Amino acid sequence: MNQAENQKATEPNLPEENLPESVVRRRMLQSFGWFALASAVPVGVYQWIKKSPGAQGIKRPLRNVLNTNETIARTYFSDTHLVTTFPVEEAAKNARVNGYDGLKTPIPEDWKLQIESPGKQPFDLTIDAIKALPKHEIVYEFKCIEGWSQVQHWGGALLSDFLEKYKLGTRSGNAPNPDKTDDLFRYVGLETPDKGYYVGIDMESALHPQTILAYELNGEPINAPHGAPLRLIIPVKYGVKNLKRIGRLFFSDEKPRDFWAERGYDYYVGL
Ligand SMILES: Nc1nc2c(c(=O)[nH]1)N[C@H]1C(S)=C(S)[C@@H](COP(=O)(O)O)O[C@H]1N2
Ligand SMILES: [Mo]
Repeated sequence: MNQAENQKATEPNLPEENLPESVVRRRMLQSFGWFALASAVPVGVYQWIKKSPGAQGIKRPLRNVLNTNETIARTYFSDTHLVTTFPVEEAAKNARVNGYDGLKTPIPEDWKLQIESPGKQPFDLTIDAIKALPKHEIVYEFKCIEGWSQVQHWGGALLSDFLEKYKLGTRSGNAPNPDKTDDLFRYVGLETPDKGYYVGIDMESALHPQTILAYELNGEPINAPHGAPLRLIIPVKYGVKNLKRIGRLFFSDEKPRDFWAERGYDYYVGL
């Protein structure tokens, strides 16, 4: 018996509304099935990701280099596939909260972002170091794969600025360079401090010009249920990849383990 069957067999036979959220979600997924998921995702993404060159103050990293090199692998460093953004007034005043995995223990008092990149000494950074990077805000439609979405307003540092500043994500130990995509590790892994929730992100999406290490929601510091002190906001992915309360961030060529992929979701859920 595989692990999923085993879990199912030992689940209490409660009415649906009394089941823990995680069990409901898994059952929903199991009944929903791979076929529905595989066909639903591309349609949603097609409607959702629109070319939007005028989007709000989003930096276009290395755009000049990109314009002179259209043959780069995949769409690394691309600035063309931006998600649609909205005026700030359209953002929900009360952003919905969903998912508490990895948040059930207190935020460590001595919280720091732990960073590991092969070939470099592991190091950590305070929230002030992240706030010292240029601040970017985005108002966009956050989408949960369970079927709800909401226009939300997030602020923080671009993940690409962070990688540039700390020369991360590359084998050479240099800042990521669009002419040297072979130098990039394939994945970024993120985990909560207690390791109760964890995701893997393809480097292409990590470097996307709307991907943010977020510390603000609606112009205020993020509160605990939304992922204080620092969370990932990755608009090209469904909610599941937007890890709240980042503890550790690392790079690898192997797919980092991923909480919902282990429970049957597509690993990439997005772009
Ligand atoms: N640490 C952690 N991050 C998480 C989750 C979680 O359970 N734990 N759930 C994910 C899911 S499924 C969604 S939809 C979003 C919800 O973010 P929100 O609570 O800010 O709306 O967080 C994502 N990040
Ligand atoms: Mo979600």
